[in-house]
Amino acid sequence: MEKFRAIGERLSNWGRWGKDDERGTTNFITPERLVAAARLIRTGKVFDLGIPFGADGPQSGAGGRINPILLVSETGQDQEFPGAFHYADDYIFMPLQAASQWDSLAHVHYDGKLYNGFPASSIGPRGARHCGIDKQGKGIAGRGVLLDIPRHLDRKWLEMGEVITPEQLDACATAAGIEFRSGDILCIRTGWRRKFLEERNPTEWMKGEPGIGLASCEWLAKREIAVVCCDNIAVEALPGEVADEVLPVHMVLLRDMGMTLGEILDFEELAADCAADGVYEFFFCGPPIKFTRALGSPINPLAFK
Ligand code: UVW
Repeated sequence: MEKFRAIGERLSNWGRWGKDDERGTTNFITPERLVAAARLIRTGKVFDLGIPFGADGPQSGAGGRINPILLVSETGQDQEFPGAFHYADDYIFMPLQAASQWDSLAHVHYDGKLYNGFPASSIGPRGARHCGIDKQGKGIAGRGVLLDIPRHLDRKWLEMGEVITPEQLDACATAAGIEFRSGDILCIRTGWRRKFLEERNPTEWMKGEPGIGLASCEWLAKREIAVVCCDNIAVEALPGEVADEVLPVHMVLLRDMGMTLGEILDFEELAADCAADGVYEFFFCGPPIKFTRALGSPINPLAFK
């Protein structure tokens, strides 16, 4: 198998949108493509693709990631304002990577460099001076397309470590009648969210996952996909195909190609609707929260049909 560094070098987008670019492949979403994508809203059906941000989420504590903790700082019970007024306030404590999230282009680096050659040392305790998620502040919106791999294969979900091949992506797209366009936001359903919903076992769920492999990086590049999102933890299959590298697909997509990744999304309702009406394209709108210099952002993207 070709080494991830060689693939990354071949597919590199460094300099493609200028030496100061910090947005990467979301640059494929031009104003014209956004207008065309907005025309995909025909029925007014809305699907929320974020999972609930609550204590019963999928995190097991591994890697320092816990489920969100909500603390109410004001219940309004013992407030004494003149008149009728009372208010309630709250805090949330959570890793930005706890639930549905964008990985910023600063989330991953190797050989001392981030996307577009920015130094990895530009990430410090106060965050990322380059490629933070706030750089995607205009939102990640455009034509969304769903590839429902397990439904296409007539299975509930793919298995841990199972690598989705480019041939499977093509076959699923053909069956769904999808023709890709530059700037598409690709949603790949692996069924891993459904597994969590049925089994509710965070420790098992976090041990690994099905997902794409290195061969699909080229497939994504050729189609000028803007963003790839999945219903698993890390987009790529775990354990991965390369024994001595951790998350090589992350390294190629985020660091070399500048592709923002969406993780732990929920495509269950959307996928059922797509299977029912045969329409696998929609308007996708998923703005990050503009946490300054953050490495990721919680999200609740919406799909509109
Ligand atoms: C890492 O890359 C460590 O995690 P994630 O799957 O959240 O991108």
